[in-house]
Amino acid sequence: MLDMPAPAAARFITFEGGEGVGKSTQVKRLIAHLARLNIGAVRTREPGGTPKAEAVRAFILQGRSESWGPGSEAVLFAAARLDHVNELIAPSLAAGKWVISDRFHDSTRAYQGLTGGVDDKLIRGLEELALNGHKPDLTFILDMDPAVAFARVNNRELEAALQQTGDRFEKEDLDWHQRLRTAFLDIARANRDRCVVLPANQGEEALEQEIWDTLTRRYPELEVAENA
Ligand code: T5A
Repeated sequence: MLDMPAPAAARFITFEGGEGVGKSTQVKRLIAHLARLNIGAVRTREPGGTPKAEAVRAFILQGRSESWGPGSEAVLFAAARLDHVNELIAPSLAAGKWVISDRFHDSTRAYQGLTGGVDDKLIRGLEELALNGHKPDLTFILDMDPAVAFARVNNRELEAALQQTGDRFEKEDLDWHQRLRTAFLDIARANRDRCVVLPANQGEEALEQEIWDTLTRRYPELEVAENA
């Protein structure tokens, strides 16, 4: 019998961090890398990922929930997440596909909890309810100075997009975003087994390579698949 490489078991990977640090860019690059190895992967995002969760995304990011306060917004994010987990994430993992999500539960903890002041007990309760046992296997926290990240975001056609979506959180001031950065680093420190912090202020390809190196160290079957 031929020695076949073991298939790479399905993993749930999330990307987190502040605005414009390059999460979406790296999610796309990782999906493409996995596809080159014939590893099926689903690209998704939060808030969103399913039709119902996308409806919640539009409601929040258009600023329609702003007057409700961060506690109610945390509940809305969790409601969207519950649908996302039950309708997309859990079935995809069960079908053997990797799931790569642009943001997940750490965003609620960082934005609404640590930066927005929502009580930790509520955040934990919502996590338990919405994750339904589906904690990410690995979370990349892309870290950089928000002032530099903002300059990046302003370089693209975001102005036009913002006018349409009125993105709820991108308009907070720089000091708020500095606190958000600290919040993500605190989450990483408290979850060392799951979270890996990577410096995001480097070229796209170099960052992609750091992400891939981290993955192959953690999941050696990926290296086997690459060399097959
Ligand atoms: N939110 C979300 C909560 O408050 N609570 C929650 O529970 C959840 C889930 C989501 C908003 O909702 C909040 C957080 C957010 O405010 P979003 O549109 O998904 O809104 O916002 P972001 O996740 O911040 O998305 P962005 O598109 O703004 O940032 P990304 O994805 O980090 O960055 P990306 O990849 O789009 O890149 C930004 C720009 O930089 C360039 C890209 O080409 C692009 O122009 N770039 C680089 N430039 C130089 N070097 C690199 N390495 C680069 N990588 C990318």
